[in-house]
Amino acid sequence: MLGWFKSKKKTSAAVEPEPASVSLQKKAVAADAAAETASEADREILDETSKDETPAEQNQVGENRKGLFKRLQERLAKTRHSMVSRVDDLFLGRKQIDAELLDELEEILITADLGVNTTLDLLDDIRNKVSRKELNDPQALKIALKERILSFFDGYEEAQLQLPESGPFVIMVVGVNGVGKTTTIGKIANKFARSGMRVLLVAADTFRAAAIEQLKVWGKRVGADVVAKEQGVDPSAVIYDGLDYAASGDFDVIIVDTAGRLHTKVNLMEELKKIKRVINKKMEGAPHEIMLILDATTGQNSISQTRLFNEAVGLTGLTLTKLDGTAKGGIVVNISHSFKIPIRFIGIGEKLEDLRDFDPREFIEALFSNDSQQ
Ligand SMILES: Nc1nc2c(ncn2[C@@H]2O[C@H](COP(=O)(O)OP(=O)(O)OP(=O)(O)O)[C@@H](O)[C@H]2O)c(=O)[nH]1
Ligand SMILES: [Mg+2]
Repeated sequence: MLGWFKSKKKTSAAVEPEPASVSLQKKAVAADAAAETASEADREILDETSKDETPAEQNQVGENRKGLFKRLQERLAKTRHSMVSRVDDLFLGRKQIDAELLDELEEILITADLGVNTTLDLLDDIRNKVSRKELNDPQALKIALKERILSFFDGYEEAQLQLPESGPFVIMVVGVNGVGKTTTIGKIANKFARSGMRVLLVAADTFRAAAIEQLKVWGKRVGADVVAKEQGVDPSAVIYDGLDYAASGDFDVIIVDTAGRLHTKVNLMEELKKIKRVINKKMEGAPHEIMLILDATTGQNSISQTRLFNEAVGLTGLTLTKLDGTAKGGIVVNISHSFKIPIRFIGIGEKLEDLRDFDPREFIEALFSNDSQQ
């Protein structure tokens, strides 16, 4: 473990001179495919060799990517079956697109949690194409549907996480209770740590003692430092301690966990605004990312949560969790259509490796693929 950590520090030093335009997320992705299947002991070797891959190693990465896609496809099975398989059934044996078919399609999309507005927008485009005779058969319609959904993610590339010119990258994580904030923080910390960054976790959710313990366990698991105080203390006091501690080390990433609920008299949004102010006072330019975690199984509720948190603290990124356990994965499309806030990650399970960088094209491909496709 120590050797692995030391090698991470070496990689980390090599990373520093890169320009600020290099995205943090891309670095984490680069380490992903190779490290996904590797044991901890193997990772040191993987890290050292990833820069000079031989063709055989590149093939291996390609194979791993295929494996990653297959897993994503499997984990999205519930949404795929509720949405795309129903669309396929609807199209079965139909040679022509008529009003009845479009109405049925509308119903399928709305019930898969794409939402009324997003579905209508999607079908407006399709209906126009049908009336202009640009779309004649159901298979072409399916392709047009996919392309139109992808257009909702336009500009996604430019919205990736950017490294600050100097100092650590600070992520403040917010969300209602139980959505998967702490778990996601552990998974994100793991990604960054694996790509050679030194990570600090700050336990500013002081609502439950167990929440503090949970973050400490994640820190230990992924090799990140954790700053915590006892239950019930003012979250700002933890932030002060955390950022003081950060100043004593060369951390690349600081992730702040916050509460999803508070003792009744305190307003959650006011508390989060305060936390944001305190972080900013202690560290100019921070937090660089305010990430809302959403539980995809709650479907439409995610829309109102995004609106409320965005109004209160100004969100810069989203992560949707539990996509493995829901048929309501259409919410991803709905959220992207309704807000221009980039989705950073998606959670597709409880394990460490079950957090995926959100790639719209890969997501839509996995959703629209057949079970036999790899
Ligand atoms: N299936 C599945 N479960 C998940 C995922 N992400 C988180 N969970 C589970 O969701 C539950 C709640 O996760 P936490 O990380 O404790 O949620 P939280 O938002 O920190 O909760 P509070 O601290 O109470 O506000 C845990 O049992 C996690 O294992 C996911 O992507 N898929
Ligand atoms: Mg938590």
